[in-house]
Amino acid sequence: MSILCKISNVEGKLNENSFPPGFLFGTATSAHQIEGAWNLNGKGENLWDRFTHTYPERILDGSNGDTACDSYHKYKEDVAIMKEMGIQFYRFSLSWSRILPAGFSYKINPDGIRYYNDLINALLENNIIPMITLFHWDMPQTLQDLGGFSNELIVNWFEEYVKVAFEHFGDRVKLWITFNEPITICMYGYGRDTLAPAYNSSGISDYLCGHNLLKAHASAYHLYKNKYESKQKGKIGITLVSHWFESSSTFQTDLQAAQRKREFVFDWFAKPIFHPNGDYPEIMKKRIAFRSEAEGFTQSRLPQFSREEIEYIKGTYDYLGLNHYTTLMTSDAEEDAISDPSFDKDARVKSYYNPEWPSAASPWLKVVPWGFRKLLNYISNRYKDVPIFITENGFSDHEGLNDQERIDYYEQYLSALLDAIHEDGVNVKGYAAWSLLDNFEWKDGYVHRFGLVHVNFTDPERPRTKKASAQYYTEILRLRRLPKKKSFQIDSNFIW
Ligand code: PNW
Repeated sequence: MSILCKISNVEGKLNENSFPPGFLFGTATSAHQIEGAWNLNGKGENLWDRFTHTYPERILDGSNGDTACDSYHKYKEDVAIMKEMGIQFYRFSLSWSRILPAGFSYKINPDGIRYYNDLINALLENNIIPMITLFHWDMPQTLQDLGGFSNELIVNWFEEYVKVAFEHFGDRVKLWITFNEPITICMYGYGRDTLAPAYNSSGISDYLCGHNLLKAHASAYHLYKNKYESKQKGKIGITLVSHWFESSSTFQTDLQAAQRKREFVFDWFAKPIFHPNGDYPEIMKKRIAFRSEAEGFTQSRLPQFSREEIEYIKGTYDYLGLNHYTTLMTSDAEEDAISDPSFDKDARVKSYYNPEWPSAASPWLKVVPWGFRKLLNYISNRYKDVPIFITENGFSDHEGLNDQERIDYYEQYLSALLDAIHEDGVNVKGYAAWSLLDNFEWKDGYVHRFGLVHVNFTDPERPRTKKASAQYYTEILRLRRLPKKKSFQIDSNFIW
């Protein structure tokens, strides 16, 4: 019986084991979601500045990241809060257009370098390890105007940019992530219109984006290994995101559909990098070629890697960053009539949420802790004990300080993580809660809150207040296991 079958689908007992020695706890944010200072001190415009200013109606509350949490000015306070909480590492991202206002490296903004140097130094002075995401969705507008990830020159542009980052920060930064969530960038930004640049070209632009992004990742990895690793001695990986996809029945057709969905979502980016044979999953190549031909295309809409490219991309990791939030039920779908290209028709899988699962404020986020354990086992079995950093996991609610639902979420998901580590032997090195702060949640503006720490966005000072969950997380870090009793309260004067 495979390990996956042994994991029951009911809520389990709280795992009382400790987190292993050396296991790191952190929090995560990203530049555009927290920094603000969108046009200050030489920063160039990025894709999200342009998108939110042009189409405020596409953002739930019509807001933008112009000021966000103002972490550009308040980073010292953020670091002090993390210090108080006992946070061991901080995952944040660099704003490409703050460092290179024109996108290209011929013009480096000294204030951008200064800002990240100050942040990195403040972290190190407080014994917090910096983990840098090089790209968390905020493409310089100049490069987006040239097509962003749909232009294969992105490989060169990204390499120029990361070189500047390695040169200036690599003496002190030892953990690098090239890209945050390629599938979200490519599927929601290029295939659909949910995220900027909203190209809405499903089944074409998404695959093109993925293809160029994988090559850009590999070139950044090789640059680091060839030019910087021997001196700087850091590690470099990529962050992928995946739901767990659970089959709705044990019929072969449904089991195969669930597996197909996993391959279209997770393995699309994982297999080329983490599998010894590299390249896209066979099922993707087969399905997309089949439908492309039926639609009248002369070649598959999924671009092909050459032999050299497969070799160049495979193995380009020191670790896997994994973002995980939730689970979906899946079942087999009928072959859809041939009409326009579509990622969903290529995958041919229906998906839905079990209505009994508790929901976060974000409608896509249901609380299903056992799915986390199954996903970790899936990855560990397929990619031979690859070292995993959980780079995001968290829960959204509406504005408030007494966030008991978030505490429940963390308790259950961390218990599932302990099960995966202790009972299944999955090689997990660390865990970052998303997020340190309430922040600009992309198209959901400031409506859905993910922070352990509350930010008052109506106050120009953007004051921060720890929520009950921040106290809970602090206690986990102190004990290095899950606390038995939940008595995490905030001052009742502050309850919304
Ligand atoms: C992540 N989904 O994106 C991002 O890395 C963060 O910037 C973001 O704030 C956070 O999750 C919360 O949304 C996701 O549809 C986007 O499943 C979409 C999904 C999951 C994560």
